[in-house]
Amino acid sequence: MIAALQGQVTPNVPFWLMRQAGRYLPEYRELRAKAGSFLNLCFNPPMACEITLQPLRRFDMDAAILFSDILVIPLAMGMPLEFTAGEGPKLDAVQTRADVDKLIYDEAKLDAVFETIGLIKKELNPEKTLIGFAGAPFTVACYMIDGKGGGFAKTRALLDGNTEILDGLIAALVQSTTAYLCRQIEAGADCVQIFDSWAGMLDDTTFEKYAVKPVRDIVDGIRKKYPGFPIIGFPRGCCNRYAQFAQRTGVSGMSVGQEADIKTVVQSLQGRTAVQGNLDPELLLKGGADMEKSIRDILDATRHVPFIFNLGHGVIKETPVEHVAALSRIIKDFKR
Ligand code: 1CP
Repeated sequence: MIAALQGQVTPNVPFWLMRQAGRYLPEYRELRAKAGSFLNLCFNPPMACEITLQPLRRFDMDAAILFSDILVIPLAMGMPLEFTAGEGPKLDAVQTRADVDKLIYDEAKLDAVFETIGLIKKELNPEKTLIGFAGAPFTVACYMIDGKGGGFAKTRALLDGNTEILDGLIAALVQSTTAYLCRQIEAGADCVQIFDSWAGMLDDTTFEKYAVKPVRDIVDGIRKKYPGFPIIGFPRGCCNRYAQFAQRTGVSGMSVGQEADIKTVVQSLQGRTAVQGNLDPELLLKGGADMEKSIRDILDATRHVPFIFNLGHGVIKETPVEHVAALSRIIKDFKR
C-alpha cells in the first residue's frame, strides 16, 4: 500500500475498506456491547486495538485503520460529545465567535488514541500498513456548528452569510488536526487519511477556501516534520474536482467515491497521484455477479496506475461477511 502511495504500479493490488471495523462484524457487536458505549470503545486501548485487527483476521486486508472517530478532535477542544443509540453524534453546537475562542485543543485528552496506535503497531504483521486518520477541518466544523449529523442547515447558512465563525473554526482545526496527525505518526501510523465527507456541499469558491486550503496547510505541516509522508485525501462527492484537489494539496492518494467514473479519474490524475476506491458499498451489500463485475471493471480501469482497492464510502452495517470474503478473494487472485 505504501508503494502504491509512492507512485508505484504494484503487481498485487493492495486493499482495505472504509469502516472495515464495525457493526457488520459479529465480533465487533460483541465487544461494543461489553464496552457500553462507542466512545468507551474508542478510548479503551486494548479494546480499540482488538477491533482494529478484527477485520484483518477474517479478510487479510493489506491495511488496518485505527479504530476511533473524526469527532474526538472537538472533544479534545473542550466540546462535550455523545453518541446516542440510533441517532449518531450530538455536540454542544458552536454559536458565536466567543464560543470558538473558548475552544482549546488539549492533546492529553487523546493519549488513549496514541496508546492504541502503539498497541496495534506491536501486534500488526509488519508487512501490513497502519492507517491513522482525522476528519478534514470543513467536515469536522459541520458537526461543531450544527451539533449533529444530517442536513447541516446551520453550516449552509453560514456559508451563504457571515463566515467569521466558520473561518475561526477552520483555523483552529487546521492547527489541532496537524498536531493530532503528527502525534499519530510519531506513535506509529504508516500513512494517514483525511476524511472530508461533506466537501460536496461546497461551490467553486468555497471549495478552494474550505476544502483545498485547510488540507494543504495540514499536508504542509505534516511534511515539514515528516518529509514525503504518505497522505490520502477524500473530498467526498467532489468528483469533478479531484485533479484540482490532488494538485493543489499535494496528497499522495485520492480516495474516490462510487459516484465517480473511475476511467475519468484515472485519466485526470495521470498516474501522478495514487487512486483509491471506488466500489459502491451497495454492491458489496448485494454481492453476487453485479459486485464481481464492478470489482473487475475497477481493477481493469486502474491496471496501469498506482491503485488501492476500497469502497466509495463505508461498509453498510447489513453487509454479509461472505460478500467481504468474496471481494477479498477476487482482489488477491488478481495479478497485474
Ligand atoms: O457502533 C456504533 O454505533 C458506532 C458507529 C461508528 C463507527 C464504527 C461511528 C459513529 N464511528 C465509527 C468508526 C469510524 N468513523 C472509523 C473507524 C475506522 C474504520 O473505518 O473502520 C472512521 C474512519 C470514522 C470516520 C468518520 N466518522 C467519518 C468520516 C467517514 C464517513 O463515514 O464519511 C464521519 C463523517 C464520522 C462521524 C460519525 N461517527 C459515527 C457516525 C454514525 C458518524 C456519522 C454521523 C452522521 O450521520 O453524520
